[in-house]
Amino acid sequence: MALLNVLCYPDPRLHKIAKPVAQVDARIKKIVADMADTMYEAPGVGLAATQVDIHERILVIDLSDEQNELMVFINPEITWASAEKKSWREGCLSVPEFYDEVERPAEIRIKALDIEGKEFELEADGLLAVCLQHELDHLQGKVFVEYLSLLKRTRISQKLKKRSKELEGER
Ligand code: GNR
Ligand code: NI
Repeated sequence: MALLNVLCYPDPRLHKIAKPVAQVDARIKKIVADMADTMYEAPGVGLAATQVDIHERILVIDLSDEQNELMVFINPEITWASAEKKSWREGCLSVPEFYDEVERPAEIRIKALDIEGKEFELEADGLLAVCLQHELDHLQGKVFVEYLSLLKRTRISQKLKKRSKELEGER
């Protein structure tokens, strides 16, 4: 088991754009395993490679209570989004302890490669649709706070900067 360091907003590396994975090989499988360990340890329901400073199109999600339903998405692409929107209270491992409402399409269809490199398509609604869109944003360098007002974002940024300075002082 290997835990990866999760970048914290407003780290500029969270805005890097992830590149497609050319081949699902042993290196990618190791990244996926380490990302799953990191997500379960946090704990979180999803993690994008960008959050652990790996800028390749890889996501892991597990919405189960027992942490035994890992979903892996490599090179994910949204192929359809509903016109209907839904608002959810979102959180992010890269924005610890802040939660706010974000409106997104209620249902989406997504195409990706699984851990064996095989293509699959999936239709998602509810928390899975929210989580997938939140993770896909990370791969594009976007953090959920960018949907909030400038005032809220500035406050969050300042509080997190202050907190990371305090943590540095403790070390
Ligand atoms: O653990 C997480 N919970 C969550 C709750 C509502 C909407 C999105 C999420 S994703 C988040 C983990 C994370 O930061 N993934 O990028
Ligand atoms: Ni996140």
